[in-house]
Amino acid sequence: MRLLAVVLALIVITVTPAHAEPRVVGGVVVDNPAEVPWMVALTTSSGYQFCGGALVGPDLVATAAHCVYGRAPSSITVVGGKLDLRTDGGSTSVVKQHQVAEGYSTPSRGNDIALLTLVEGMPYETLPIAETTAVYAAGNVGVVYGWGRLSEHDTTKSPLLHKASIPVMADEQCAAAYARYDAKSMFCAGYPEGGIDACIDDSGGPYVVGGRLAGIVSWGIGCARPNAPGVYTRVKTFLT
Ligand code: 4AZ
Repeated sequence: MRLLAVVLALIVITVTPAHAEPRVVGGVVVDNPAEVPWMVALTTSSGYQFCGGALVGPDLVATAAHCVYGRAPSSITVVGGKLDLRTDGGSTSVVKQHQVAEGYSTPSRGNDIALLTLVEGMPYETLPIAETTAVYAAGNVGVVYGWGRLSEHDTTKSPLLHKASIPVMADEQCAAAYARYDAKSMFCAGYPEGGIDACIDDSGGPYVVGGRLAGIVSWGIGCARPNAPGVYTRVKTFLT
């Protein structure tokens, strides 16, 4: 398909109005499944969630390269169709094959995107890929989704999907925060004062702008620290 043909890596985000209770770091619980039909969790065969991803085709998941690099495809189970990972229902599939972006080595060197082909397709709406670089304009607000940590040092995991709205940061600001920033394969999203961010185990999850996959959670220094925005894979560079 068109996606497979062009491709080589992935990410995600989304936008939303604020709610009451903080989670991701500084986000809220997602309570409407219809908002995120394409959201998936990457788990071990025993059900431990370690990354997020997004369905970009019925049997195709976009995630971070670092989520799958060095792992046997058959050891990764993709879980779709649920917000609360403790519940039954939804769909699961083992990964048949993964394609890691060319040139990937570590997240801070860029190209942190991979496409997973599932053994069994999932009957959910897919997330369209960002079509223009306009989504990366500084100040655009995206929404990031994940089952990751609720704070940098909190190792207890929430089984509930969280989201946070976070603005795209200007390239110069990101480059000032991170010497390794590469504007071709990355972008930053965050607030100068910190407080709201993706964190560990949110990796691979989508950053969505205007209903399209614009970024994939990749790296950063800690979580929600001042002047240390989250770094996301610039999906448009890899998938079009
Ligand atoms: C991680 O280690 C990680 N604050 C993910 C996202 C961020 C930092 C670290 C961004 O998976």
